[in-house]
Amino acid sequence: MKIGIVCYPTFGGSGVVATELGKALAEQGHEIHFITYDQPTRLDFFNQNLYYHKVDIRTYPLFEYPPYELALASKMVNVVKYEQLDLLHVHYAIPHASAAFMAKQILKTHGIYIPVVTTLHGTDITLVGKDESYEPVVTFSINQSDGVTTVSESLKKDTYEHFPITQEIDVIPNFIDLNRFKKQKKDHFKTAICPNGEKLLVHTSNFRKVKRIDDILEIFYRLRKEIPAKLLMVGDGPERRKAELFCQDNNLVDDVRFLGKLEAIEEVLSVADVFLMPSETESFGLAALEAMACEVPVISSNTGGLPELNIHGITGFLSNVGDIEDMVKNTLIILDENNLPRFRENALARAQEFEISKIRPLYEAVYERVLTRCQRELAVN
Ligand code: GMT
Repeated sequence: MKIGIVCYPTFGGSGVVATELGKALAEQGHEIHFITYDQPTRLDFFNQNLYYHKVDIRTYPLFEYPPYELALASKMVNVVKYEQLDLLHVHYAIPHASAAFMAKQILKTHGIYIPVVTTLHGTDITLVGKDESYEPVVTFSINQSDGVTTVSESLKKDTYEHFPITQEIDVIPNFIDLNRFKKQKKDHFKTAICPNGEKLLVHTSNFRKVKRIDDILEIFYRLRKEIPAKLLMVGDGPERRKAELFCQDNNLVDDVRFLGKLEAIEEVLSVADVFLMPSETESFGLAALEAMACEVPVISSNTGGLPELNIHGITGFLSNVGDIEDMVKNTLIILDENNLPRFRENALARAQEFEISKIRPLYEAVYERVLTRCQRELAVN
């Protein structure tokens, strides 16, 4: 198949899922065309089946806000037409699903029918999409898609609850490449960070409010009173500065390190003992899956799709959002040397259920179904 993938190219779950899926599909022989405004972060090598088409955003003094959606729709029209794509797969509803709808209508006037599959990733539904400033467009473009997927049962439920959706939704969870995400021997790294055998906690995210960065630091602050420990904060975003100030004010600077955005996250995860994800909402929790693949148990909130990944008492623990006391208590249970090896083993076993080779065919099945249905409908009309 020739597939156009539209996504955000930056660090972040939806872009990572879209890029890794495209790479896996290309390995299967599909021709994959990424359409986005910048080189996707994890697309930094050559493969004969992978293409990247950059959306040109022309600005003009009249525009206070450059019309990205129009530039994207125009690019989709161009790529579908000249590369003769079979299908468009758009990741994150805003503005990709509505731009795809517009491209589809334009292409119809050229005698081309392009089926569109939309994958909802979370905040496009749970935070941004349901706001009245976007809701009508999000609802319309989801209903106009030929196939819709969500990354968890929880997100599917939220989508039906918040939007009058008439479409069937397929749930296809996030996935992991276990060849890349696996525990590596990095003893020298561990010794450098934890010279006195301290326990190592890790968090990775985009440091947005939804990640509850304050809770992470509070958990660590209380935990450190109980046991010697260090915390690595990987990533960057709006809450980082506040977090750094908290560490300065609370005498934590020697024990908490902010590493910024890292490409080789698996190296850090390889030396971690516990991964923290106390998010306000999380449609799946890809960062937690990456940790589990590196044999790191997870302390998380019980919100959104997290219970579909992290199994309470087995691969880690789930707590109510904001229940810091419970999270500290559970972290201590995991870190007990009598428990840690078992939690590590279970985390890996759970991650193996989401290996990319098991999940990629689920997307291919949606593509096949959508294409067959569209071809049948076209033949009838
Ligand atoms: O977590 C983020 O803020 C990034 C966000 C995104 O849209 O890129 O991630 C969302 O999609 C990921 C991939 O499907 C999911 O694993 C994350 O749980 C989800 N984030 C939220 O729901 C907050």
